[in-house]
Amino acid sequence: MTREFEQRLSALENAYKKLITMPNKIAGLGNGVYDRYINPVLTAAHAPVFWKYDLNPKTNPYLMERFGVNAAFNAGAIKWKGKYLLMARVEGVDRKSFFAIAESPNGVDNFTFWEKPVNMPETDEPDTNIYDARLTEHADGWVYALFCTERRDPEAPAYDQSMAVAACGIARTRDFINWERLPDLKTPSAQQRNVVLHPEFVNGKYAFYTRPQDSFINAGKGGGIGFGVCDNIEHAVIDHEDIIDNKIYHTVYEAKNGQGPAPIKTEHGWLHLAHGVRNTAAGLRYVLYMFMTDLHDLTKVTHKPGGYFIAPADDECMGDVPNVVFCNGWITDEDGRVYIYYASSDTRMHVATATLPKLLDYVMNNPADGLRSATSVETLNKIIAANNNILDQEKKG
Ligand code: M1P
Repeated sequence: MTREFEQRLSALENAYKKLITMPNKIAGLGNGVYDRYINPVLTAAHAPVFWKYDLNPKTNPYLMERFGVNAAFNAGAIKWKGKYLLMARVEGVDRKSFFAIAESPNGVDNFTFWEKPVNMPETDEPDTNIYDARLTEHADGWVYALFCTERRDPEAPAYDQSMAVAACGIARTRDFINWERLPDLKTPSAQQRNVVLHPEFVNGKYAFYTRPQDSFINAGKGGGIGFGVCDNIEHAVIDHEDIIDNKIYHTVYEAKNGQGPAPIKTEHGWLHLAHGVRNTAAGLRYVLYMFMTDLHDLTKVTHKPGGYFIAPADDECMGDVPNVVFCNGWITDEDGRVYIYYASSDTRMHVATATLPKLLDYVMNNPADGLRSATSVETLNKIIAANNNILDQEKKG
């Protein structure tokens, strides 16, 4: 081993250690609903040195990267054995993504990748790319990962190397190391992305949130968050999808939307986090929004505050796909603290923390989208008038 090799290795290891032990702190005042944090919780730089480098001086005398990691984003999340786990979409420089699990003792920093990436088994039809796992601890005792599996469209002409088919892959585990791959979900729709398994049986059936779409990028006449059930998850077939949350003109979800992580059960209803997409002159803009469904009728939206819950801010706006926030993982602690793991611009992971009471207050009491400028002014005037009353009373003493 040369001195240069030794020095470079030591510098790489120190930089990695410094990164994964860096404490994280709440950033600024926030909006009263949730707190953002100063540092991202997971980035490409969190990939261990022994993933990226061949450490043998004989075969890698310059200690150059042999396996480049481009991004770590769109992570599923779960609390397991007291640790906060993120099942991240790790993307290599070759654009293929795979899953890898990082764990943290406190949910906001010190996320460290497990030694090896997830070895996800394939079906008879190999996946070209897999991404965006949603983790569900199901009442049947398994932990499921539902994710997008993408393959080249068999109908694509030779000149078009971008046409793809997106479908929902299903795998289950009891230890996050050994995974059993089940057949892909079948639905009436041509393509599916953002499919999420509901944690409870519904009338004895497995229930899914879906996102039917006509083509790979455009939701087309599909779109909206769908809901469907199936008898047997080992051969999951949904015959019918009901759209429970549709695309709506001139909203933050006018182009398409998709369920985020599995919803959280509360005494008032199921809390949902989703992403909404609209088109702009600068391309698609992805934001997160929330809604609540009825405890007993999962297809009935009972509350939905207007607009976005989280939108890309500051550095989050920049990355491989700018102007995107995306969330497919959140964790609720026993004390009601909620960790919302969101990715920015298809590049890195962040955390925002809230509490269940705050999220419930936000979803149940923030005004709905009136869908017109005049209704926004009406809503604002009501707030101003109510505040004027309070200020007047204060003045009167
Ligand atoms: O690039 C933004 C996101 O685009 C897709 O989401 P959707 O299916 O809603 O358009 C996904 O590829 C997602 O991974 C990505 O973050």
